[in-house]
Amino acid sequence: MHETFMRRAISLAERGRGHTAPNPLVGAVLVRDGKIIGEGFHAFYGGLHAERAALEDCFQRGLSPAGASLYVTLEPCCHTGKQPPCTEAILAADIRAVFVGSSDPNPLVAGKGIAALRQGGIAVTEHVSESACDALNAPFFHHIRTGLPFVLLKYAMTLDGKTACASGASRWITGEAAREEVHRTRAAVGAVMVGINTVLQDDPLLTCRIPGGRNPLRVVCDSGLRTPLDSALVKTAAEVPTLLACCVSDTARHEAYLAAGCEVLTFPGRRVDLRALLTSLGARGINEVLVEGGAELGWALLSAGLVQRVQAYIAPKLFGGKNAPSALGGTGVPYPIDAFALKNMHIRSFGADVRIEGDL
Ligand code: AOF
Ligand code: ZN
Repeated sequence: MHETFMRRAISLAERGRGHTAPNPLVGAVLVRDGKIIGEGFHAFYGGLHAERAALEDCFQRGLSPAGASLYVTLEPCCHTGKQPPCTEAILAADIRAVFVGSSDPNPLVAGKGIAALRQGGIAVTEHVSESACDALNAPFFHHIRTGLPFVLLKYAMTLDGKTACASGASRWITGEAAREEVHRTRAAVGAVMVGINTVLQDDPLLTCRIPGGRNPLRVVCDSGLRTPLDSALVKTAAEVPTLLACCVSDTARHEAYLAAGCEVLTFPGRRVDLRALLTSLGARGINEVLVEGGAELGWALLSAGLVQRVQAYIAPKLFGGKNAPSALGGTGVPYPIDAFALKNMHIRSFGADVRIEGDL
């Protein structure tokens, strides 16, 4: 029964996906006599918290939350941020029992929310469907603990492990359903990132082209500032936020990009320090970055320990060709024992394609 109500709270939380960063996805359900009397979720950054949204819904239905149980996917907050403390609203509403999924690692909350509820005489049960609740907010947890965004490395390849033909042509490897899923992922993340070679080879647009989707910030890792002024990215930079990360301090060379609407971020040295770039993205509240190519950027991030999840879309095709590229470049590991091992593997089909996902 507890799992059923928490599952409902999780699906409510999902509705905020793409709109809450850097804050978490949170859902809440009020239950009395086995019936749901109020539901809510955190809909957008800075907006009403899930708990207060559920109480609001209960009042709207003309019902009283007194004596009810609250199921909430994340520990209720007890601090004043953009919103007042949820613990106060819960206590004021005379809720009898609170069932909590994830603990909140936010140092302003971290256990203090639970303690405040217990102090107020509420029976609190923690860790209800915890792993499912935790899975909602992997980027939030990673970002609040490290200051860095959660990095999702995605690529599409053939069943023989090729990401392009020997000619370099790569459009398209996967089918429509898989590509649509990538657009859904773009709508959920704060930024998408590519390396300069991907821009030069594919001239990608990197926007979200599904109804109701929003565009993430587009980031090019472009140490030498070689992104063409007539690339799709630069030509659309006035409408879609675009950031060029480079090591070119000659600001005269920045001007044409700035005039086109790009932002240019300069790093010291010869190659962009990826940890420094991610740190600056994290500092602006971006808690998840989707890396969409290419092989060198992917390897550089992976070997620096900066990747948290990998998504491989695999098409039922074979390209062959000893010079046809694969998903990761760089030096690679010397021996099988040195491999980067993935865990929590998930497999899903999209049309004729398969997606294999795993965490590092
Ligand atoms: C949310 N939505 O439903 C819950 C959150 O600045 P504030 O007031 O919005 O507080 C943000 C923090 O509140 C967030 O980092 C998390 O620790 C806690 N809970 N946040 O945005 C919610 N329940
Ligand atoms: Zn709150």
